[in-house]
Amino acid sequence: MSDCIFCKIVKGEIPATILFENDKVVAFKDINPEAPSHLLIIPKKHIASMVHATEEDIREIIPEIFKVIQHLAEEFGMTQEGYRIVNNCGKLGGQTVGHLHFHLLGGRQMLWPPG
Ligand code: IU
Repeated sequence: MSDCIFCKIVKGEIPATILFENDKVVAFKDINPEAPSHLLIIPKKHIASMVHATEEDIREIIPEIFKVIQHLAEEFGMTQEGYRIVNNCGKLGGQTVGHLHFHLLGGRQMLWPPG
């Protein structure tokens, strides 16, 4: 999608601190971190949200995203003390960017329930 900010990050058209990239997935630092480590893991393909993910996306792309999350959690030293994975979906879910993304947050105590 030409006006999608995360598609522009995927294409290198706007800057981001890229941490990982392969043919399906990109990971970068969240520009407005809510924790000492706050990373975003996204599909290269434009998928607006989990609502819009096809069965094929769920089979082919989502597992890749979770592999990258596990790898980054290790790389950023989060595995000992734990971390949180978040996907905000749609209006009630609090999604603000319309390109599927998973937050990986670590380095502080998380609270429950979320706001
Ligand atoms: P949300 O789940 O849609 O609310 O999260 C969007 C996140 O994208 C949010 O944490 C922003 O700080 C982050 N972000 C970013 O890292 N870089 C950007 O250029 C923009 C948003 I726009």
